[in-house]
Amino acid sequence: MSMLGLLATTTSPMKLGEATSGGTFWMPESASTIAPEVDFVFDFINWINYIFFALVVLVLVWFAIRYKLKPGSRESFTPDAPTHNTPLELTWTTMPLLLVGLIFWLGMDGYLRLTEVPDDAYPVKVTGQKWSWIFEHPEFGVIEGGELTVPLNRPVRMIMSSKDVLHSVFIPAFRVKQDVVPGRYTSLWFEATRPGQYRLYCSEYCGMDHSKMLAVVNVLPEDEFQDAMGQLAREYEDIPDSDLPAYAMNRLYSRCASCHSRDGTSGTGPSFVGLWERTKNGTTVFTDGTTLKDHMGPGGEFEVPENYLRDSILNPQHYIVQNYMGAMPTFKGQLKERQVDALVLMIKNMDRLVDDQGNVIENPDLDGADISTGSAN
Ligand code: HEC
Ligand SMILES: [Cu+2]
Repeated sequence: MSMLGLLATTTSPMKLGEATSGGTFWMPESASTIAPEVDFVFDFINWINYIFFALVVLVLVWFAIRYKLKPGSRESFTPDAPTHNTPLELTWTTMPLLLVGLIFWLGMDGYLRLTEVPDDAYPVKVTGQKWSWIFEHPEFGVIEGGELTVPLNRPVRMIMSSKDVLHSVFIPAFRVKQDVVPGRYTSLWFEATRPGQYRLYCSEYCGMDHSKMLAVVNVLPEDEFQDAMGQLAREYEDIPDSDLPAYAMNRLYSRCASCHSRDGTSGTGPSFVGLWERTKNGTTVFTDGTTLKDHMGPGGEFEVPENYLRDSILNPQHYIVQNYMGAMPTFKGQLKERQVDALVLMIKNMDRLVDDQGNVIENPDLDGADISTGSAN
């Protein structure tokens, strides 16, 4: 394959879901109020570099030619070159000083703008955990995973924390980046100036699947944003039980995807393929040597197998499956009751939702599917 062809294939996944129009050679497209300021400082420093590079090379070449050692000149050489030139020395001291001072002032000004959050900023609570992003909208009671919907032309403040290790939010199109730290809050704000979809990356190496810790920022005009929030706030309530498995696959699986495959391959966690079969039959073995069967049945801890799945999602450290580590974060408080049901039903109906390669079936046939969660409802 040609070098160009190779580049084309390796760079194309980056463009996925990202509106890449409007970028320059150095910068990705810009879509926030702070972006032009950041780009200006970058360009300013870059041009200083270009100009001084050219200047230094030109003078170097000129001197090399002008003062080349000529045959016979060594004998007549007298060390009478100037040793001191006050105006020249003042110039080469003050000029860089002024330039560096200007760069500092521009940088400090931008930095202060980035740290001073406007009072009316729209709050979003961000939680990073290996290896996904959760976004909460306290004003609407909405929780999003892997996707963040924000209003256009309105300052948005992210209040961020981590459940495990250091992560970092980076939204290149907005020119903002901030660490996300366990045990404390950090914050970041931006105001999007163009509707569209933009990539959000984790930019702090946080373990094996760090590179999969991505999200999409969806910028919507105010009225569409209000509609979308209303819809998200109701989405799981309006869905009939029979559609819950497909809903979970389309809207919730992304929060499990970094660890649980849907094609049978084992990752940080066991694949969801075949999981229900194992659970139903109680054959899963735990690190404490017991088998799921030992805890099941009337009088047991899990009266019905569905309860084991529930428990695994809300209380993952309770039983650790053999050959795995207790790496799963709890989803307690992050999923509504009905969403936990939906995930249980998704796991139960995995074979109807995905094909043998693990691809999602577009309109799954769920006629006669088992949509009981086994619990009280
Ligand atoms: C950071 C990785 C990670 C994420 C994200 C994650 N899990 Fe897990 N999960 C694990 C690991 C590791 C295990 C096996 C150890 C254990 O039992 O806790 C596991 C076990 C499970 C089990 C029990 C599996 C079995 O074989 O008995 C279920 C059910 C489960 N996860 C559901 C989920 C669901 C649903 C989500 C998404 C909402 C999710 N997990 C997200 C890592 C993860
Ligand atoms: Cu991370």
